[in-house]
Amino acid sequence: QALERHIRMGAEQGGFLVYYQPKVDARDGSVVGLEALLRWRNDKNEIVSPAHFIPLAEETGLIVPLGLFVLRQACLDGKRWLDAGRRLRLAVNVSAVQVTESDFCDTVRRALKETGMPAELLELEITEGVLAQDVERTMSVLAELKSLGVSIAIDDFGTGYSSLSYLKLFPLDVLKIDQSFIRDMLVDRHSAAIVAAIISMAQGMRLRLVAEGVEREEQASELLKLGCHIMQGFLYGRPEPVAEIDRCFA
Ligand code: G
Ligand code: G
Ligand code: MN
Ligand code: NA
Repeated sequence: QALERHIRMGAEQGGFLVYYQPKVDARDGSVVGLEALLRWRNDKNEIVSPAHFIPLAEETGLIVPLGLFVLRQACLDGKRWLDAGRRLRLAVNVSAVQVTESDFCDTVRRALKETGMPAELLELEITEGVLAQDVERTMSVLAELKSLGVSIAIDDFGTGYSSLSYLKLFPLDVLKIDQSFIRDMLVDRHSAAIVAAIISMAQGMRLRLVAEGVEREEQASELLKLGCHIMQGFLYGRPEPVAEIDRCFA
């Protein structure tokens, strides 16, 4: 309850902020996109990872206003960068609870309209938890989102259950290879084989690919050889406050 009260207060007092982590095309080193990652600055001025408060925010429904905050902020920043001549794809994490809300598509449509962010530059990252809900309903929500022009990425791909049947069922655009496979791919044959299989499957299905958690040059060069060229990870940049990103772009 204390944490819930703190989160509510944080939401009222502007204690939440959005960090951004770059996605880089390793073929030429260019930044092609950014993932928006929520942070909470608590009353001790510490930056708290969402891993510590998202589950509670989902239970209490606070994830809905928090998710809207992140979505709007990412659209505002994406439009600002676009106006400055940087055409970047902005990725926003979306919780299953948000997708279940009856007006989620309207919320996304409104955020795009009110900020002027082009739909084709917005990517929504969902986890298998979203796809595991009511299939009919999720399918119609995803179809409506796609008709707006936004793309759908599946986050942490390869870690949940039934991923392959989800790929067949749902209209997805992007697979984000889970960081656990990238972390182990140089030392463990099984992880390397899984990464290679995910890449060739995505190519066959004409899905875009992002490798998550790339920390070493050797991982990047192996991924490039296998045909995955968009990378996200500490090798290319950590999640940073927006002022820091602006400084890099200046
Ligand atoms: O940024 P970090 O690695 O600390 O994030 C921890 C977890 O929180 C990740 O699984 C990430 O996907 C999730 N997360 C970060 N920002 C958001 C957000 O805005 N909404 C939701 N639903 N999850 C987020
Ligand atoms: O679940 P999701 O993929 O949205 O979570 C992204 C999280 O992964 C971010 O909170 C970020 O801090 C973390 N992350 C991003 N790049 C790396 C990396 O190279 N190594 C590790 N260990 N974590 C990373
Ligand atoms: Mn993500
Ligand atoms: Na992930």
